Amino acid sequence: MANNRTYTMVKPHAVADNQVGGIVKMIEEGGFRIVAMKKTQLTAAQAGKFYEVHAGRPFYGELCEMMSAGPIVAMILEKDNAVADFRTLIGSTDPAEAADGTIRKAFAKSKGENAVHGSDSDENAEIESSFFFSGLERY
Ligand code: RTP
Ligand code: MG
Repeated sequence: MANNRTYTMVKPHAVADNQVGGIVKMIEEGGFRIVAMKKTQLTAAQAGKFYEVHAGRPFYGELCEMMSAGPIVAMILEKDNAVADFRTLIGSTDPAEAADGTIRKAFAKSKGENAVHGSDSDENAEIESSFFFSGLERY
């Protein structure tokens, strides 16, 4: 994947609160094209694998539980400078620090339940996209 794609998912609390439409609207209005999209649910073990980099951190157990508590909506997004621009659009991890106009400012409930995930590098964007989508699901 070139540096024009990133991976995101709407976290379970935001899906449960019917915020998918509002979040997708901000993503599209932010200039991102949806390459792939699906609703699915992670087991706690799959969430643990996805967030393996955080194993050992104090919030890891809570994170795996939260990410497997209900369905998520997974997406691959395309835009120039996708990873960095999407991190800007979602805002800080902690909504108390998220800037106005960001997705987390609008939809996050707490530092844990912060509405969306966004890849932090081109390499991780491809790894995370492949965790959820085959090559045939990317348009
Ligand atoms: P993400 O990976 O979900 O896009 O979030 P991020 O880069 O902004 O934050 P990261 O440090 O990678 O943390 C991953 C997710 O773990 C939860 N978290 N909870 N309670 C806490 O102190 C805490 N810190 C992190 C959040 O759901 C965060 O998005
Ligand atoms: Mg992260």
